[in-house]
Amino acid sequence: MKQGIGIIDSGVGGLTVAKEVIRQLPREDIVYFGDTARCPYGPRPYQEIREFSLQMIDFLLLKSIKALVIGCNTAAAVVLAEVSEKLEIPVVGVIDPGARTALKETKTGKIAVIGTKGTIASGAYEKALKRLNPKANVVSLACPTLVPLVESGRSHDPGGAEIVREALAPLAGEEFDTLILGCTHYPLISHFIQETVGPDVRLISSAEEAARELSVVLAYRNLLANGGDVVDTTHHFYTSGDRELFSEIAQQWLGVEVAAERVSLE
Ligand code: I24
Ligand code: DGL
Repeated sequence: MKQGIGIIDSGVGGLTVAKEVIRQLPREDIVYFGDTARCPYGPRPYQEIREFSLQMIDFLLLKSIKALVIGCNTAAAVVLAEVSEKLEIPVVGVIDPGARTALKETKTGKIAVIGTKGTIASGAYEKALKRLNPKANVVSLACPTLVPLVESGRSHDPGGAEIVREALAPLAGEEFDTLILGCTHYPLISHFIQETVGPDVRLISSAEEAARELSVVLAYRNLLANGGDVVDTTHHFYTSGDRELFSEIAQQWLGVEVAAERVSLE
């Protein structure tokens, strides 16, 4: 039987990661779990984020996966190290790949990171960046208004520009040349973010970098799905919340048919 790529997220945001995986690895089957019933994770205490993430992973391990992507930045910030040590399959988080690319791209050595409260409070990005380059100059900012902006469907409202400007205001005067979008939702408002920080700042999408890292890891371990000219995939989606609302968003975002199943983790 063909084994899939497991992806966990606190809800629908990780679909940005799923979309990148489908684009970069179109032969791979995806098994996605979105904990929409308990979303958002960003404002939650550390122990709760840990517990909920481990529950999702335990569920996906029953589904025969050959690799796991922790698609939620908040979850990856909290459990990635613990989980990669424990599991035998490769585990990819959304933090390190973005950190590596940022270090590669920056010319001034000054990198800004934005994410949820949980992600920024964990210090995971600073640790990852400093581990790779002790001289990295990092400024971090929690942006708790941005996930609600995207989830209210206002990512193209003119009013969104002002919300993004206010959220990023504390970064004014910081002379970074690279900005890591350390949250699943931020690619959906990258137009507002770019507008705010100006055209000379390079934005790094965690989803894109994580999918790239996944393809390298799968190739290295000889785990890539192969086949002739046909691309034949079956993706599975599980949600702890409303299956129809989840399916609608996923279908619209991914452009493939989605019939999510509801699973209760509690
Ligand atoms: N986008 C997101 N979350 C939502 C939403 C959205 N509603 C409309 N759009 N709701 O995140 C979150 C709460 N729901 C989740 C499902 O169960 C019920 C509760 C961003 C999605 C990232 C892929 C707007 C919207 C959409 C489809 C694609 C993109 C998008 F409907 F922004
Ligand atoms: N998926 C989360 C992240 O990337 C954002 C939504 C949430 O707070 O759960 O950090």
